[in-house]
Amino acid sequence: MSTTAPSDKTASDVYPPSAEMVANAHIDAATYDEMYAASISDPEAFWGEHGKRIDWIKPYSIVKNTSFEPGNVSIKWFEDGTMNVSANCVDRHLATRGDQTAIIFEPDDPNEAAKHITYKELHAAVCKMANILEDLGVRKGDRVVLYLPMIPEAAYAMLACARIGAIHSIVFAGFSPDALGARINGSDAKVVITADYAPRGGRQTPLKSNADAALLHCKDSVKCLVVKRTGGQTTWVEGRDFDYNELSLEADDYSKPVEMNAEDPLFVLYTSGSTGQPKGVVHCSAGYLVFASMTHEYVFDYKDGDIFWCTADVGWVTGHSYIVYGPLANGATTVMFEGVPTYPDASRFWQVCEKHKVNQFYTAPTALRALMGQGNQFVEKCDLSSLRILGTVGEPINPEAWNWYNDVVGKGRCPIVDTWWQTETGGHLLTPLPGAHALKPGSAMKPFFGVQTVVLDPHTGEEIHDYPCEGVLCLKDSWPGQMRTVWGDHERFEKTYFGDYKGYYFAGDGCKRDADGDYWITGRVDDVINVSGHRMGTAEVESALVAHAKVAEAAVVGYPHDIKGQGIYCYVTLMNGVEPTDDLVKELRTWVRTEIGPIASPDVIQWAPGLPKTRSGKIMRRILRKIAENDYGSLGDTSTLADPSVVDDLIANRAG
Ligand code: 6R9
Repeated sequence: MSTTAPSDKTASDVYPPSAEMVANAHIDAATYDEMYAASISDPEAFWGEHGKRIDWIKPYSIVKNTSFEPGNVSIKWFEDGTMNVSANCVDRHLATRGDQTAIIFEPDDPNEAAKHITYKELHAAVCKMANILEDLGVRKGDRVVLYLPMIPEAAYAMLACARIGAIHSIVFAGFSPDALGARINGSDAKVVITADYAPRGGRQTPLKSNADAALLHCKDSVKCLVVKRTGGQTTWVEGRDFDYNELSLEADDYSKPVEMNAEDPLFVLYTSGSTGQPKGVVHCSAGYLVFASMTHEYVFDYKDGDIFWCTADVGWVTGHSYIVYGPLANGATTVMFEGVPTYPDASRFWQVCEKHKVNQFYTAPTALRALMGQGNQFVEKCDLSSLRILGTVGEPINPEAWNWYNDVVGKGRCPIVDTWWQTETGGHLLTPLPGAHALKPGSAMKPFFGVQTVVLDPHTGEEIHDYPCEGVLCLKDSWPGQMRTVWGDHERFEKTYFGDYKGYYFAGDGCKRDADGDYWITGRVDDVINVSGHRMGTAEVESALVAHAKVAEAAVVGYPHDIKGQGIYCYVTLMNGVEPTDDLVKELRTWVRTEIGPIASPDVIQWAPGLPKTRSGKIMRRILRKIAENDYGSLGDTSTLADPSVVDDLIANRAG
């Protein structure tokens, strides 16, 4: 059985790249070693060279000016250069690939025609949007909030903001009016761009009426630009609301890109931490774009003519970096999918791959587990021969999901890049490169170029130099894609990320580094539980549970236990059609004991028809911990859940 602690797996399950991959990929093992060494020994020279992958208006002479020193954290890359992100993602491709498709839009409803938008068409649409925004009074440095479905206009709006130097802040279309209002006010935005409705999974979210509700709590001067996606009915406030479709008929299709400093902010993206209100993560122009485009090219082994599909939403950082900025900076064809993996049925992802001949496919483990539970027939009926590289992001991938992805989706031919990174990091920090590294299921493998990962002892804060070892994952020095500050609160930035371990960026994740120097993320350190003095990653227990044939998904939390300190509380979703019985509880207990060891034996198993997840698919363990602790008076904010009713069900059926 393959689900043991990561460190025990390394010897057995290793998947070297095929000879063909090694021969054809951008980066082979020797090149990785050489480039990585160069990037660490002389970052100025390395990034000085790779900064040239984008077009500059005024070239930089200073490459790196960064400090992680307590009280003086400051991050600047290419600081005296000027450029424009929109020109880099659109204009510079016009001469060479103006008629190539930039964006393939695949609508929620498979019967609605897909759209192919060329770079020329993208240029015109972005310019029009830029002119509309300027007419609405938006100027360089102003904030614009986007609350949009996964439609091409979302990309137009991002690139239009970048073009005129406005700072966009995307709010995921699944967020509530309250969350939207807080973000409009938090960034003091001048304009909100939304749509009438967002079709998703056959249902329609009334975005405009959500925006109306949010705007009740915002300044009167905030304007609302509305894209007509469905043409459904909306209420209209004269003087405040503007019809994008109408205005774009008249708008000029040329807009001159504004000259931006490398360090001018490109976007703010709110993300939650373990405490407090969401933080506005600030990313700046040049360093971010260099890093997003370089990781996109090397990690996915992206080549000219490839069709690239990242299934994330543009409301998350993954959509920013790997649907829009990275691929478009590289002149790629990027797929934007409006729907969900299971609509109209569990075959949709694979049908879209077949239809658009996707070469690189990038998704989240949670989607894979959900699809895996539906059975292989949904994959097998599609022709997936165009796929060359598979990727995952968002959480540790359990070996069963990895193996399913590898065997059933990739047919053993497609390397899986397990990419570890964060909203804060702008792009991939740990990942295998497809032609360079032998893969280990569940390992995010190696640092990307210029990324100095270290493992610290969480108690002493000292670097651990041993192999293998375990500790907290930190970054010793800056990389160009790093966030620069928290919007409006640089002190919070310093405290959150540099306060725990002086001189290091602390990511909040724990990790193991094996004897080969490969990294295994063990999950957020706040998810670590201590059972009878044994430290255990909840991910390990989850991985063991989902390795059982009857288990579709599992979430594990610690709860106070009189004797052990913490006990292990498991929420288990069974495969379709499996009966939850007392015998199955016993069977799963025995299973986990044999998979990991008696110390990992679950104390409580609760059947969970659904798990509380954010709309980006992350399990909200905070809520699960509270239920396990029998403390549902203080569940906290559940407004960001995809389906809040899941929580009531879990409370009603609490075990023990
Ligand atoms: C890109 C993104 C960041 C947190 C991060 C970590 C978890 C992301 C992972 C992973 C294990 C991977 N995470 N990728 N854990 N393996 N390949 O997801 O950003 O939403 O900010 O989340 O997600 O815990 O700290 P974000």
